[in-house]
Amino acid sequence: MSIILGDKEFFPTVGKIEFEGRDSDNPFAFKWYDENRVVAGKTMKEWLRFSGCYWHTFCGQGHDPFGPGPQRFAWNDANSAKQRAADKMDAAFEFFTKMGLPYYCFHDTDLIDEENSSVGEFEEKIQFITDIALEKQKASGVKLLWGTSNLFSNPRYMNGAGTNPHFPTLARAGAQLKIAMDATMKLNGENYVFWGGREGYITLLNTKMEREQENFARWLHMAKDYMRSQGWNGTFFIEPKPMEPTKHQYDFDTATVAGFLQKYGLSTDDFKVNIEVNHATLASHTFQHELQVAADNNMLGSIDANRGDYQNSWDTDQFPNNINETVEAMLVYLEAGGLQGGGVNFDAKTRRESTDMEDIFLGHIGGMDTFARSLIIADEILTKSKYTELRNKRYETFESGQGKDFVDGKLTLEQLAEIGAAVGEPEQISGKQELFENIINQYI
Ligand code: XLS
Ligand code: NI
Ligand code: NI
Repeated sequence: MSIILGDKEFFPTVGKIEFEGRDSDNPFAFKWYDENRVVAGKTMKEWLRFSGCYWHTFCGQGHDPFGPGPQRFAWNDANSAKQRAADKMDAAFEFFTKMGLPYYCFHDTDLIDEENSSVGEFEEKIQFITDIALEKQKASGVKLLWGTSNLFSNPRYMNGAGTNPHFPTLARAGAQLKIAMDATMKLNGENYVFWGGREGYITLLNTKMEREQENFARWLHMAKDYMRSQGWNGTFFIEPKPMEPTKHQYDFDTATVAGFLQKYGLSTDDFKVNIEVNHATLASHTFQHELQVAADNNMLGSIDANRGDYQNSWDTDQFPNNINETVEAMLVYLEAGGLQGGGVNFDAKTRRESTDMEDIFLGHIGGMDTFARSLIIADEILTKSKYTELRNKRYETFESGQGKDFVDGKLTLEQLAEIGAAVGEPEQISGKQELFENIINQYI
Protein backbone atom coordinates (compact mmCIF):
# COMPACT_ATOMS: atom_id res chain seq x y z
CA MET A 1 0.00 0.00 0.00
CA SER A 2 1.46 3.34 -0.95
CA ILE A 3 0.85 6.33 1.29
CA ILE A 4 -1.42 8.90 -0.25
CA LEU A 5 -1.85 12.30 1.28
CA GLY A 6 -3.71 15.51 0.61
CA ASP A 7 -1.79 18.79 0.94
CA LYS A 8 -1.41 18.28 4.65
CA GLU A 9 0.12 15.49 6.67
CA PHE A 10 -1.99 15.12 9.81
CA PHE A 11 0.30 12.72 11.65
CA PRO A 12 3.79 13.99 10.78
CA THR A 13 5.50 12.38 13.78
CA VAL A 14 4.42 8.83 12.89
CA GLY A 15 5.52 6.81 9.86
CA LYS A 16 4.37 3.44 8.55
CA ILE A 17 3.94 0.99 11.43
CA GLU A 18 6.09 -2.07 10.78
CA PHE A 19 6.43 -5.45 12.46
CA GLU A 20 9.59 -5.49 14.59
CA GLY A 21 8.94 -8.42 16.93
CA ARG A 22 8.60 -8.76 20.68
CA ASP A 23 12.13 -7.59 21.49
CA SER A 24 11.61 -4.20 19.89
CA ASP A 25 11.44 -1.17 22.20
CA ASN A 26 9.79 0.96 19.54
CA PRO A 27 6.28 1.87 20.71
CA PHE A 28 5.35 2.57 17.08
CA ALA A 29 6.01 -0.98 15.86
CA PHE A 30 4.06 -4.24 16.01
CA LYS A 31 5.42 -6.81 18.42
CA TRP A 32 3.10 -9.62 17.27
CA TYR A 33 1.10 -8.58 14.22
CA ASP A 34 3.12 -9.65 11.20
CA GLU A 35 0.55 -9.47 8.41
CA ASN A 36 2.33 -12.06 6.27
CA ARG A 37 2.92 -14.64 8.99
CA VAL A 38 0.99 -17.83 8.29
CA VAL A 39 -1.04 -19.31 11.15
CA ALA A 40 -3.27 -22.34 10.62
CA GLY A 41 -3.01 -22.12 6.85
CA LYS A 42 -3.76 -18.41 6.35
CA THR A 43 -1.85 -15.18 6.85
CA MET A 44 -2.63 -13.05 9.89
CA LYS A 45 -3.96 -10.39 7.54
CA GLU A 46 -6.41 -12.88 6.02
CA TRP A 47 -7.53 -14.25 9.39
CA LEU A 48 -8.05 -10.95 11.14
CA ARG A 49 -9.17 -8.52 8.41
CA PHE A 50 -8.55 -5.51 10.67
CA SER A 51 -10.62 -2.39 10.19
CA GLY A 52 -10.41 1.17 11.49
CA CYS A 53 -13.61 2.91 12.52
CA TYR A 54 -14.40 6.44 11.48
CA TRP A 55 -16.57 7.49 14.41
CA HIS A 56 -14.37 7.00 17.46
CA THR A 57 -11.08 7.74 15.74
CA PHE A 58 -11.91 10.80 13.62
CA CYS A 59 -15.19 12.17 14.99
CA GLY A 60 -15.30 11.58 18.74
CA GLN A 61 -13.19 14.08 20.66
CA GLY A 62 -13.61 12.58 24.09
CA HIS A 63 -16.81 14.32 25.16
CA ASP A 64 -18.62 12.84 28.16
CA PRO A 65 -21.82 13.77 30.06
CA PHE A 66 -19.79 16.29 32.07
CA GLY A 67 -18.35 18.30 29.25
CA PRO A 68 -16.97 18.58 25.74
CA GLY A 69 -14.00 16.54 24.62
CA PRO A 70 -10.44 17.81 25.07
CA GLN A 71 -9.11 16.09 21.92
CA ARG A 72 -8.22 18.60 19.19
CA PHE A 73 -8.08 17.57 15.54
CA ALA A 74 -6.73 19.76 12.76
CA TRP A 75 -9.24 18.28 10.28
CA ASN A 76 -12.02 20.11 12.12
CA ASP A 77 -10.52 23.54 11.50
CA ALA A 78 -11.98 24.46 8.10
CA ASN A 79 -15.14 26.57 7.91
CA SER A 80 -17.16 24.63 5.37
CA ALA A 81 -18.64 21.19 6.08
CA LYS A 82 -17.29 19.90 2.77
CA GLN A 83 -13.73 21.06 3.40
CA ARG A 84 -13.81 19.58 6.91
CA ALA A 85 -15.10 16.30 5.51
CA ALA A 86 -12.39 16.21 2.84
CA ASP A 87 -9.68 16.99 5.42
CA LYS A 88 -11.03 14.32 7.73
CA MET A 89 -10.91 11.82 4.91
CA ASP A 90 -7.31 12.77 4.13
CA ALA A 91 -6.46 12.20 7.79
CA ALA A 92 -8.39 8.92 7.92
CA PHE A 93 -6.68 7.41 4.88
CA GLU A 94 -3.28 8.63 6.06
CA PHE A 95 -4.00 6.80 9.31
CA PHE A 96 -5.36 3.56 7.74
CA THR A 97 -2.38 3.41 5.39
CA LYS A 98 0.24 4.08 8.04
CA MET A 99 -1.38 1.48 10.31
CA GLY A 100 -1.62 -1.13 7.55
CA LEU A 101 -5.37 -1.52 8.14
CA PRO A 102 -6.88 -3.25 5.09
CA TYR A 103 -10.43 -2.08 5.89
CA TYR A 104 -12.48 0.75 7.37
CA CYS A 105 -16.10 1.29 8.50
CA PHE A 106 -18.35 4.34 8.84
CA HIS A 107 -21.78 5.71 9.68
CA ASP A 108 -23.12 8.03 6.96
CA THR A 109 -22.98 11.01 9.34
CA ASP A 110 -19.35 10.31 10.29
CA LEU A 111 -18.27 11.18 6.77
CA ILE A 112 -19.74 14.67 6.64
CA ASP A 113 -21.63 16.94 9.02
CA GLU A 114 -25.38 16.64 8.64
CA GLU A 115 -26.12 20.24 9.80
CA ASN A 116 -29.94 20.21 9.54
CA SER A 117 -29.79 19.05 5.93
CA SER A 118 -32.95 18.01 4.11
CA VAL A 119 -32.92 14.51 2.64
CA GLY A 120 -31.90 15.93 -0.75
CA GLU A 121 -29.14 18.10 0.71
CA PHE A 122 -27.75 15.22 2.73
CA GLU A 123 -27.77 12.96 -0.30
CA GLU A 124 -25.80 15.56 -2.25
CA LYS A 125 -23.24 15.85 0.57
CA ILE A 126 -22.84 12.10 0.71
CA GLN A 127 -22.35 12.01 -3.05
CA PHE A 128 -19.59 14.61 -2.69
CA ILE A 129 -17.69 12.80 0.05
CA THR A 130 -18.12 9.30 -1.37
CA ASP A 131 -16.61 10.50 -4.67
CA ILE A 132 -13.51 11.38 -2.66
CA ALA A 133 -13.68 8.11 -0.70
CA LEU A 134 -13.78 6.13 -3.92
CA GLU A 135 -10.59 7.83 -5.12
CA LYS A 136 -8.91 7.28 -1.76
CA GLN A 137 -9.86 3.60 -1.74
CA LYS A 138 -8.49 3.11 -5.25
CA ALA A 139 -5.23 4.87 -4.52
CA SER A 140 -4.59 3.15 -1.17
CA GLY A 141 -6.12 -0.30 -1.62
CA VAL A 142 -8.03 0.18 1.67
CA LYS A 143 -11.52 -1.33 1.38
CA LEU A 144 -14.87 -0.70 3.00
CA LEU A 145 -15.68 -3.52 5.44
CA TRP A 146 -19.14 -2.16 6.18
CA GLY A 147 -21.26 0.91 6.09
CA THR A 148 -24.11 1.86 8.39
CA SER A 149 -26.52 4.70 9.04
CA ASN A 150 -26.55 6.76 12.20
CA LEU A 151 -30.27 6.68 13.03
CA PHE A 152 -29.85 7.47 16.72
CA SER A 153 -27.95 10.76 17.24
CA ASN A 154 -30.30 13.20 15.57
CA PRO A 155 -33.01 14.21 18.09
CA ARG A 156 -35.72 13.33 15.55
CA TYR A 157 -34.91 9.67 16.21
CA MET A 158 -35.31 9.93 19.97
CA ASN A 159 -38.08 7.30 19.89
CA GLY A 160 -36.27 5.04 17.45
CA ALA A 161 -35.98 4.72 13.67
CA GLY A 162 -37.28 1.39 12.35
CA THR A 163 -39.19 0.91 15.62
CA ASN A 164 -40.49 4.47 15.92
CA PRO A 165 -44.18 4.59 16.94
CA HIS A 166 -44.75 7.47 14.48
CA PHE A 167 -44.86 6.42 10.82
CA PRO A 168 -43.62 9.72 9.29
CA THR A 169 -40.51 9.53 11.47
CA LEU A 170 -39.95 5.90 10.49
CA ALA A 171 -40.24 6.91 6.83
CA ARG A 172 -37.78 9.80 7.33
CA ALA A 173 -35.34 7.27 8.78
CA GLY A 174 -35.97 5.04 5.77
CA ALA A 175 -34.90 7.87 3.47
CA GLN A 176 -31.61 8.16 5.35
CA LEU A 177 -31.18 4.38 5.43
CA LYS A 178 -31.44 4.26 1.65
CA ILE A 179 -28.78 6.97 1.26
CA ALA A 180 -26.39 5.02 3.52
CA MET A 181 -27.06 1.80 1.62
CA ASP A 182 -26.45 3.52 -1.73
CA ALA A 183 -23.18 4.93 -0.36
CA THR A 184 -22.11 1.50 0.85
CA MET A 185 -22.78 -0.06 -2.55
CA LYS A 186 -21.04 2.78 -4.39
CA LEU A 187 -17.92 2.14 -2.30
CA ASN A 188 -18.09 -1.64 -2.80
CA GLY A 189 -18.81 -2.14 0.89
CA GLU A 190 -18.60 -5.83 1.69
CA ASN A 191 -21.24 -5.75 4.44
CA TYR A 192 -23.96 -3.54 5.91
CA VAL A 193 -24.50 -3.15 9.66
CA PHE A 194 -27.63 -2.51 11.70
CA TRP A 195 -26.86 -1.48 15.23
CA GLY A 196 -30.23 -0.74 16.82
CA GLY A 197 -29.23 2.56 18.37
CA ARG A 198 -32.63 3.53 19.79
CA GLU A 199 -34.47 0.44 18.56
CA GLY A 200 -35.84 -0.54 21.95
CA TYR A 201 -37.81 1.15 24.68
CA ILE A 202 -37.53 2.95 27.99
CA THR A 203 -40.94 2.13 29.52
CA LEU A 204 -43.53 -0.45 28.58
CA LEU A 205 -46.24 1.98 29.73
CA ASN A 206 -46.05 3.83 26.40
CA THR A 207 -44.81 0.95 24.23
CA LYS A 208 -46.43 -1.74 22.08
CA MET A 209 -43.48 -4.07 21.89
CA GLU A 210 -44.96 -6.51 19.38
CA ARG A 211 -45.94 -3.72 16.96
CA GLU A 212 -42.43 -2.24 17.15
CA GLN A 213 -40.76 -5.60 16.57
CA GLU A 214 -43.02 -6.43 13.62
CA ASN A 215 -42.22 -3.04 12.13
CA PHE A 216 -38.53 -3.63 12.64
CA ALA A 217 -38.73 -7.00 10.88
CA ARG A 218 -40.56 -5.34 7.98
CA TRP A 219 -37.83 -2.66 7.90
CA LEU A 220 -35.09 -5.31 7.68
CA HIS A 221 -36.92 -7.21 4.93
CA MET A 222 -37.31 -3.99 2.91
CA ALA A 223 -33.67 -3.08 3.38
CA LYS A 224 -32.50 -6.53 2.33
CA ASP A 225 -34.83 -6.62 -0.68
CA TYR A 226 -33.59 -3.20 -1.79
CA MET A 227 -29.88 -4.04 -1.68
CA ARG A 228 -30.44 -7.43 -3.32
CA SER A 229 -32.47 -5.74 -6.08
CA GLN A 230 -29.39 -3.59 -6.79
CA GLY A 231 -27.30 -6.74 -7.27
CA TRP A 232 -25.41 -6.36 -4.00
CA ASN A 233 -24.45 -9.73 -2.52
CA GLY A 234 -22.76 -8.73 0.73
CA THR A 235 -23.91 -9.72 4.20
CA PHE A 236 -26.13 -7.82 6.63
CA PHE A 237 -24.93 -7.79 10.21
CA ILE A 238 -27.07 -7.07 13.24
CA GLU A 239 -25.00 -5.80 16.15
CA PRO A 240 -26.50 -6.94 19.48
CA LYS A 241 -26.41 -4.74 22.55
CA PRO A 242 -28.56 -5.21 25.66
CA MET A 243 -29.06 -1.61 26.81
CA GLU A 244 -27.79 1.95 26.27
CA PRO A 245 -29.15 4.22 24.95
CA THR A 246 -32.53 2.54 25.56
CA LYS A 247 -33.23 0.55 28.71
CA HIS A 248 -34.32 -2.50 26.72
CA GLN A 249 -32.63 -2.85 23.33
CA TYR A 250 -34.49 -5.30 21.07
CA ASP A 251 -31.25 -6.91 19.82
CA PHE A 252 -30.20 -7.87 23.35
CA ASP A 253 -27.66 -10.57 22.48
CA THR A 254 -26.88 -13.11 19.76
CA ALA A 255 -29.40 -15.68 20.98
CA THR A 256 -32.15 -13.02 20.93
CA VAL A 257 -31.20 -12.00 17.39
CA ALA A 258 -31.21 -15.66 16.26
CA GLY A 259 -34.75 -16.11 17.60
CA PHE A 260 -35.91 -12.82 16.05
CA LEU A 261 -34.58 -13.74 12.60
CA GLN A 262 -36.25 -17.12 12.75
CA LYS A 263 -39.58 -15.75 13.96
CA TYR A 264 -39.76 -13.17 11.17
CA GLY A 265 -38.45 -15.29 8.29
CA LEU A 266 -35.10 -13.55 7.88
CA SER A 267 -32.41 -15.99 6.74
CA THR A 268 -29.00 -16.40 8.36
CA ASP A 269 -27.65 -16.60 4.79
CA ASP A 270 -28.45 -12.87 4.59
CA PHE A 271 -28.22 -11.76 8.23
CA LYS A 272 -25.42 -12.56 10.66
CA VAL A 273 -24.17 -10.79 13.76
CA ASN A 274 -21.46 -8.25 14.42
CA ILE A 275 -20.36 -9.10 17.94
CA GLU A 276 -18.92 -6.33 20.06
CA VAL A 277 -16.86 -7.37 23.09
CA ASN A 278 -18.20 -4.66 25.39
CA HIS A 279 -21.79 -5.36 24.34
CA ALA A 280 -21.32 -9.04 25.21
CA THR A 281 -20.16 -8.17 28.71
CA LEU A 282 -22.99 -5.64 29.18
CA ALA A 283 -25.36 -8.56 28.44
CA SER A 284 -23.63 -10.48 31.27
CA HIS A 285 -22.02 -12.82 28.75
CA THR A 286 -18.41 -13.34 27.85
CA PHE A 287 -17.20 -12.36 24.38
CA GLN A 288 -16.40 -16.02 23.67
CA HIS A 289 -19.94 -17.03 24.65
CA GLU A 290 -21.37 -14.68 22.05
CA LEU A 291 -18.93 -15.92 19.41
CA GLN A 292 -19.89 -19.53 20.15
CA VAL A 293 -23.63 -18.85 19.98
CA ALA A 294 -23.07 -17.10 16.65
CA ALA A 295 -20.87 -19.89 15.26
CA ASP A 296 -23.39 -22.56 16.30
CA ASN A 297 -26.16 -20.67 14.46
CA ASN A 298 -24.27 -19.96 11.19
CA MET A 299 -24.16 -16.29 12.21
CA LEU A 300 -20.54 -15.48 13.03
CA GLY A 301 -20.21 -12.50 10.72
CA SER A 302 -17.98 -9.85 12.19
CA ILE A 303 -16.43 -8.42 15.36
CA ASP A 304 -16.32 -4.97 16.93
CA ALA A 305 -13.14 -5.27 18.95
CA ASN A 306 -12.82 -3.40 22.23
CA ARG A 307 -13.14 -4.10 25.93
CA GLY A 308 -15.26 -2.88 28.82
CA ASP A 309 -14.36 -2.01 32.37
CA TYR A 310 -14.92 -4.49 35.20
CA GLN A 311 -15.86 -1.75 37.66
CA ASN A 312 -18.71 -0.08 35.82
CA SER A 313 -21.61 -0.97 33.60
CA TRP A 314 -21.59 1.15 30.50
CA ASP A 315 -20.00 0.89 27.07
CA THR A 316 -16.45 2.20 27.63
CA ASP A 317 -15.14 0.96 24.24
CA GLN A 318 -11.50 0.66 25.37
CA PHE A 319 -8.87 -0.91 23.16
CA PRO A 320 -8.54 -4.66 23.78
CA ASN A 321 -5.54 -5.74 25.85
CA ASN A 322 -6.65 -8.74 27.90
CA ILE A 323 -4.68 -11.69 26.53
CA ASN A 324 -6.42 -14.41 28.54
CA GLU A 325 -9.86 -13.34 27.36
CA THR A 326 -8.81 -12.81 23.77
CA VAL A 327 -7.10 -16.21 23.65
CA GLU A 328 -10.34 -17.86 24.79
CA ALA A 329 -12.18 -15.93 22.09
CA MET A 330 -9.66 -16.92 19.41
CA LEU A 331 -10.14 -20.58 20.28
CA VAL A 332 -13.78 -20.22 19.23
CA TYR A 333 -12.80 -18.08 16.23
CA LEU A 334 -10.29 -20.64 14.92
CA GLU A 335 -12.55 -23.62 15.51
CA ALA A 336 -15.33 -21.81 13.61
CA GLY A 337 -12.95 -21.21 10.70
CA GLY A 338 -12.95 -17.44 11.22
CA LEU A 339 -15.59 -14.88 10.30
CA GLN A 340 -18.20 -15.11 7.55
CA GLY A 341 -17.70 -11.99 5.48
CA GLY A 342 -16.66 -9.59 8.21
CA GLY A 343 -13.49 -8.55 9.98
CA VAL A 344 -12.12 -7.29 13.27
CA ASN A 345 -13.20 -3.65 13.46
CA PHE A 346 -11.81 -1.44 16.21
CA ASP A 347 -14.96 0.09 17.66
CA ALA A 348 -12.66 1.48 20.34
CA LYS A 349 -11.56 4.90 21.46
CA THR A 350 -8.57 6.31 23.23
CA ARG A 351 -9.31 7.64 26.71
CA ARG A 352 -10.55 11.22 27.08
CA GLU A 353 -7.21 12.22 28.62
CA SER A 354 -5.15 10.73 25.76
CA THR A 355 -4.80 13.96 23.84
CA ASP A 356 -1.67 13.44 21.73
CA MET A 357 -2.35 12.80 18.03
CA GLU A 358 -0.11 9.74 18.16
CA ASP A 359 -2.24 8.09 20.88
CA ILE A 360 -4.70 6.66 18.35
CA PHE A 361 -1.77 4.79 16.76
CA LEU A 362 -0.77 3.36 20.12
CA GLY A 363 -4.34 2.18 20.80
CA HIS A 364 -4.59 0.36 17.46
CA ILE A 365 -1.08 -1.13 17.71
CA GLY A 366 -1.97 -2.58 21.11
CA GLY A 367 -5.31 -3.94 19.90
CA MET A 368 -3.87 -5.51 16.75
CA ASP A 369 -1.00 -7.07 18.71
CA THR A 370 -3.46 -8.48 21.27
CA PHE A 371 -5.49 -10.21 18.56
CA ALA A 372 -2.42 -11.39 16.64
CA ARG A 373 -0.74 -12.80 19.72
CA SER A 374 -3.98 -14.50 20.78
CA LEU A 375 -4.36 -16.05 17.33
CA ILE A 376 -0.89 -17.61 17.59
CA ILE A 377 -1.52 -18.87 21.13
CA ALA A 378 -4.96 -20.29 20.32
CA ASP A 379 -3.54 -22.12 17.31
CA GLU A 380 -0.82 -23.66 19.49
CA ILE A 381 -3.37 -24.74 22.08
CA LEU A 382 -5.49 -26.38 19.39
CA THR A 383 -2.61 -28.10 17.63
CA LYS A 384 -0.13 -28.89 20.43
CA SER A 385 -2.01 -29.26 23.71
CA LYS A 386 -4.50 -31.79 25.01
CA TYR A 387 -7.22 -29.11 25.09
CA THR A 388 -9.43 -30.54 22.33
CA GLU A 389 -8.87 -34.11 23.46
CA LEU A 390 -9.83 -33.29 27.06
CA ARG A 391 -12.99 -31.51 25.99
CA ASN A 392 -13.95 -34.33 23.61
CA LYS A 393 -13.38 -36.85 26.40
CA ARG A 394 -16.14 -35.24 28.48
CA TYR A 395 -18.61 -36.21 25.75
CA GLU A 396 -17.16 -39.58 24.70
CA THR A 397 -20.11 -41.57 26.11
CA PHE A 398 -22.23 -40.13 23.31
CA GLU A 399 -19.90 -41.51 20.65
CA SER A 400 -20.91 -45.16 20.84
CA GLY A 401 -23.41 -47.60 22.27
CA GLN A 402 -26.56 -46.34 23.96
CA GLY A 403 -25.26 -42.78 24.14
CA LYS A 404 -24.93 -42.81 20.37
CA ASP A 405 -28.42 -44.26 20.06
CA PHE A 406 -29.71 -41.33 22.13
CA VAL A 407 -27.94 -38.81 19.86
CA ASP A 408 -29.35 -40.54 16.78
CA GLY A 409 -32.89 -40.26 18.16
CA LYS A 410 -33.30 -43.99 18.48
CA LEU A 411 -34.41 -44.04 22.13
CA THR A 412 -37.82 -43.41 23.65
CA LEU A 413 -38.14 -41.97 27.12
CA GLU A 414 -39.16 -45.46 28.35
CA GLN A 415 -35.92 -46.94 26.98
CA LEU A 416 -33.90 -44.06 28.44
CA ALA A 417 -35.52 -44.68 31.82
CA GLU A 418 -34.66 -48.36 31.65
CA ILE A 419 -31.00 -47.58 30.91
CA GLY A 420 -30.99 -45.04 33.72
CA ALA A 421 -32.37 -47.52 36.22
CA ALA A 422 -29.69 -50.05 35.27
CA VAL A 423 -26.94 -47.43 35.68
CA GLY A 424 -27.67 -46.94 39.36
CA GLU A 425 -25.67 -44.03 40.78
CA PRO A 426 -23.45 -42.76 37.93
CA GLU A 427 -19.74 -42.29 38.41
CA GLN A 428 -18.70 -38.77 39.53
CA ILE A 429 -16.63 -37.09 36.81
CA SER A 430 -14.64 -33.90 37.39
CA GLY A 431 -15.16 -30.92 35.08
CA LYS A 432 -11.42 -30.10 35.38
CA GLN A 433 -11.83 -26.34 34.92
CA GLU A 434 -8.49 -25.58 36.57
CA LEU A 435 -6.69 -27.93 34.21
CA PHE A 436 -8.25 -26.18 31.19
CA GLU A 437 -7.30 -22.78 32.61
CA ASN A 438 -3.74 -23.90 33.24
CA ILE A 439 -3.38 -25.03 29.64
CA ILE A 440 -4.30 -21.51 28.49
CA ASN A 441 -1.65 -20.01 30.77
CA GLN A 442 0.96 -22.55 29.73
CA TYR A 443 0.74 -21.42 26.10
CA ILE A 444 0.56 -17.66 26.71
C1 XLS B 1 -22.53 1.50 19.78
C2 XLS B 1 -22.20 0.66 18.64
C3 XLS B 1 -21.94 1.40 17.35
C4 XLS B 1 -22.03 0.44 16.21
C5 XLS B 1 -22.24 1.08 14.89
O1 XLS B 1 -22.58 1.08 20.93
O2 XLS B 1 -21.14 -0.16 18.98
O3 XLS B 1 -20.71 2.03 17.42
O4 XLS B 1 -20.90 -0.37 16.12
O5 XLS B 1 -23.42 1.79 14.84
NI1 NI C 1 -20.04 -1.40 17.70
NI1 NI D 1 -20.16 -0.12 21.73
